[in-house]
Amino acid sequence: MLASRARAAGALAAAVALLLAVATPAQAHNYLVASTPEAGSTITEAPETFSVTTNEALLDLSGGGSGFAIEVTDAAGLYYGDGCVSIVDSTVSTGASLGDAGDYRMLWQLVSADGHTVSGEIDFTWAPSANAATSAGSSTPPNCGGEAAAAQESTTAPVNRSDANLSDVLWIGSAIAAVLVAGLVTLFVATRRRKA
Ligand SMILES: [Cu+2]
Repeated sequence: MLASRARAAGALAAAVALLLAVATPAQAHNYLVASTPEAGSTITEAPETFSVTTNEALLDLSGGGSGFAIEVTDAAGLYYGDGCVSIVDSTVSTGASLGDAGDYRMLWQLVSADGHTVSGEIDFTWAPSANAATSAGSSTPPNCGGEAAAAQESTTAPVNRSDANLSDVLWIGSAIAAVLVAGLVTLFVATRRRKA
Protein backbone atom coordinates (compact mmCIF):
# COMPACT_ATOMS: atom_id res chain seq x y z
CA MET A 1 0.00 0.00 0.00
CA LEU A 2 2.80 2.37 0.87
CA ALA A 3 4.44 1.27 -2.34
CA SER A 4 1.42 2.13 -4.47
CA ARG A 5 1.13 5.48 -2.75
CA ALA A 6 4.79 6.16 -3.38
CA ARG A 7 4.34 5.11 -6.99
CA ALA A 8 1.43 7.53 -7.38
CA ALA A 9 3.41 10.35 -5.82
CA GLY A 10 6.37 9.51 -8.03
CA ALA A 11 4.21 9.54 -11.15
CA LEU A 12 2.76 12.90 -10.16
CA ALA A 13 6.21 14.37 -9.52
CA ALA A 14 7.46 13.07 -12.86
CA ALA A 15 4.45 14.55 -14.64
CA VAL A 16 4.98 17.94 -13.00
CA ALA A 17 8.69 17.88 -13.88
CA LEU A 18 7.86 17.05 -17.49
CA LEU A 19 5.25 19.79 -17.60
CA LEU A 20 7.72 22.38 -16.31
CA ALA A 21 10.34 21.26 -18.83
CA VAL A 22 7.84 21.64 -21.67
CA ALA A 23 6.20 24.83 -20.41
CA THR A 24 9.37 26.81 -19.68
CA PRO A 25 10.16 27.81 -23.28
CA ALA A 26 6.66 29.25 -23.68
CA GLN A 27 7.35 31.65 -20.82
CA ALA A 28 10.78 32.70 -21.94
CA HIS A 29 9.93 36.14 -23.24
CA ASN A 30 12.82 38.55 -23.14
CA TYR A 31 12.33 41.14 -20.46
CA LEU A 32 13.65 44.66 -20.15
CA VAL A 33 16.78 45.05 -18.03
CA ALA A 34 17.77 48.61 -18.98
CA SER A 35 16.71 51.56 -21.09
CA THR A 36 17.89 55.00 -22.16
CA PRO A 37 16.23 57.11 -20.91
CA GLU A 38 15.19 55.28 -17.76
CA ALA A 39 11.47 55.17 -17.04
CA GLY A 40 10.36 58.20 -15.01
CA SER A 41 13.66 60.00 -15.42
CA THR A 42 14.30 63.62 -16.37
CA ILE A 43 17.05 64.20 -18.90
CA THR A 44 18.72 67.53 -19.61
CA GLU A 45 21.02 66.39 -22.43
CA ALA A 46 19.90 64.17 -25.31
CA PRO A 47 21.84 60.91 -25.36
CA GLU A 48 23.29 59.76 -28.69
CA THR A 49 20.73 56.99 -28.90
CA PHE A 50 17.54 55.89 -27.22
CA SER A 51 17.66 52.20 -26.46
CA VAL A 52 16.14 49.25 -24.65
CA THR A 53 18.17 46.27 -23.49
CA THR A 54 16.67 42.90 -22.61
CA ASN A 55 17.94 39.92 -20.65
CA GLU A 56 18.99 37.91 -23.69
CA ALA A 57 19.72 38.15 -27.41
CA LEU A 58 16.94 39.32 -29.71
CA LEU A 59 15.51 37.50 -32.69
CA ASP A 60 16.13 39.55 -35.82
CA LEU A 61 15.31 36.78 -38.30
CA SER A 62 15.23 38.94 -41.41
CA GLY A 63 18.26 40.95 -40.34
CA GLY A 64 16.20 43.97 -41.34
CA GLY A 65 14.71 44.81 -37.97
CA SER A 66 11.26 43.53 -38.88
CA GLY A 67 9.07 43.55 -35.78
CA PHE A 68 11.38 45.99 -33.97
CA ALA A 69 10.53 49.61 -33.31
CA ILE A 70 11.24 52.53 -31.04
CA GLU A 71 8.84 55.43 -31.35
CA VAL A 72 9.29 58.67 -29.41
CA THR A 73 6.41 61.14 -29.06
CA ASP A 74 5.86 64.30 -27.05
CA ALA A 75 2.76 65.25 -25.06
CA ALA A 76 1.18 66.74 -28.21
CA GLY A 77 1.63 63.45 -30.08
CA LEU A 78 4.40 64.67 -32.40
CA TYR A 79 6.97 62.07 -33.45
CA TYR A 80 10.73 62.45 -33.13
CA GLY A 81 13.62 60.58 -34.71
CA ASP A 82 14.02 58.89 -38.09
CA GLY A 83 12.22 55.63 -37.22
CA CYS A 84 15.32 53.53 -37.92
CA VAL A 85 16.41 50.96 -35.37
CA SER A 86 19.56 48.94 -35.00
CA ILE A 87 19.69 45.62 -33.19
CA VAL A 88 22.88 44.47 -31.55
CA ASP A 89 22.79 41.39 -29.31
CA SER A 90 20.17 42.23 -26.68
CA THR A 91 19.80 45.95 -27.43
CA VAL A 92 17.52 47.86 -29.80
CA SER A 93 18.44 51.49 -30.38
CA THR A 94 17.51 54.49 -32.47
CA GLY A 95 19.10 57.90 -32.94
CA ALA A 96 17.90 60.30 -30.24
CA SER A 97 16.08 63.46 -31.20
CA LEU A 98 13.78 65.65 -29.09
CA GLY A 99 11.82 68.86 -29.41
CA ASP A 100 10.53 71.29 -26.82
CA ALA A 101 10.82 70.67 -23.10
CA GLY A 102 8.07 68.48 -21.68
CA ASP A 103 6.83 64.96 -21.15
CA TYR A 104 7.78 62.30 -23.66
CA ARG A 105 6.92 58.67 -24.26
CA MET A 106 9.15 56.04 -25.82
CA LEU A 107 7.21 53.12 -27.23
CA TRP A 108 9.31 50.03 -27.87
CA GLN A 109 8.64 46.73 -29.56
CA LEU A 110 10.95 43.80 -30.10
CA VAL A 111 10.99 40.12 -30.98
CA SER A 112 11.95 37.82 -28.11
CA ALA A 113 14.45 35.00 -28.51
CA ASP A 114 11.42 32.64 -28.46
CA GLY A 115 9.84 34.44 -31.42
CA HIS A 116 7.17 36.29 -29.47
CA THR A 117 6.72 40.02 -29.84
CA VAL A 118 7.05 42.07 -26.67
CA SER A 119 6.34 45.77 -26.32
CA GLY A 120 6.08 48.46 -23.71
CA GLU A 121 6.40 52.15 -23.08
CA ILE A 122 8.75 54.34 -21.11
CA ASP A 123 7.73 57.81 -19.99
CA PHE A 124 10.38 60.42 -19.32
CA THR A 125 10.74 64.18 -19.06
CA TRP A 126 12.88 66.35 -21.28
CA ALA A 127 14.28 69.44 -19.57
CA PRO A 128 16.89 70.61 -22.09
CA SER A 129 19.80 72.67 -20.87
CA ALA A 130 20.15 76.12 -22.49
CA ASN A 131 22.42 74.92 -25.28
CA ALA A 132 20.80 71.55 -25.94
CA ALA A 133 19.90 70.89 -29.56
CA THR A 134 16.21 70.37 -30.27
CA SER A 135 14.41 69.42 -33.44
CA ALA A 136 10.94 69.81 -34.89
CA GLY A 137 8.47 66.99 -34.36
CA SER A 138 6.51 65.33 -37.12
CA SER A 139 2.77 64.75 -37.13
CA THR A 140 3.22 61.39 -38.87
CA PRO A 141 5.31 58.44 -37.68
CA PRO A 142 8.86 58.54 -39.05
CA ASN A 143 9.51 56.29 -42.00
CA CYS A 144 13.03 54.90 -41.85
CA GLY A 145 14.71 55.23 -45.22
CA GLY A 146 11.38 56.00 -46.94
CA GLU A 147 10.01 52.47 -47.13
CA ALA A 148 6.46 51.93 -48.30
CA ALA A 149 3.94 53.30 -45.85
CA ALA A 150 2.35 49.88 -45.41
CA ALA A 151 5.66 48.29 -44.46
CA GLN A 152 6.30 51.18 -42.11
CA GLU A 153 3.03 50.59 -40.33
CA SER A 154 3.80 46.94 -39.83
CA THR A 155 7.14 47.72 -38.22
CA THR A 156 6.11 50.60 -36.01
CA ALA A 157 2.54 49.79 -35.00
CA PRO A 158 2.80 48.15 -31.59
CA VAL A 159 1.55 44.58 -31.93
CA ASN A 160 -1.08 43.55 -29.46
CA ARG A 161 0.78 40.90 -27.52
CA SER A 162 -2.13 39.89 -25.35
CA ASP A 163 -3.08 37.19 -27.88
CA ALA A 164 0.29 35.48 -27.59
CA ASN A 165 0.29 35.82 -23.82
CA LEU A 166 -3.26 34.56 -23.53
CA SER A 167 -2.45 31.46 -25.57
CA ASP A 168 0.57 30.81 -23.35
CA VAL A 169 -1.57 31.14 -20.25
CA LEU A 170 -4.33 28.93 -21.62
CA TRP A 171 -1.89 26.29 -22.75
CA ILE A 172 -0.02 26.19 -19.45
CA GLY A 173 -3.27 26.35 -17.49
CA SER A 174 -4.81 23.41 -19.33
CA ALA A 175 -1.59 21.39 -19.04
CA ILE A 176 -1.50 21.98 -15.29
CA ALA A 177 -5.17 20.98 -15.03
CA ALA A 178 -4.50 17.78 -16.99
CA VAL A 179 -1.61 16.85 -14.70
CA LEU A 180 -3.67 17.55 -11.57
CA VAL A 181 -6.55 15.41 -12.85
CA ALA A 182 -4.15 12.58 -13.72
CA GLY A 183 -2.59 12.82 -10.26
CA LEU A 184 -5.94 12.81 -8.48
CA VAL A 185 -7.17 9.80 -10.49
CA THR A 186 -3.97 7.93 -9.67
CA LEU A 187 -4.30 8.72 -5.95
CA PHE A 188 -7.99 7.77 -6.01
CA VAL A 189 -7.24 4.40 -7.60
CA ALA A 190 -4.38 3.80 -5.16
CA THR A 191 -6.63 4.66 -2.18
CA ARG A 192 -9.44 2.38 -3.39
CA ARG A 193 -6.99 -0.46 -3.86
CA ARG A 194 -5.79 0.03 -0.31
CA LYS A 195 -9.36 -0.05 1.07
CA ALA A 196 -10.14 -3.18 -0.96
CU1 LIG B 1 7.28 33.83 -25.51
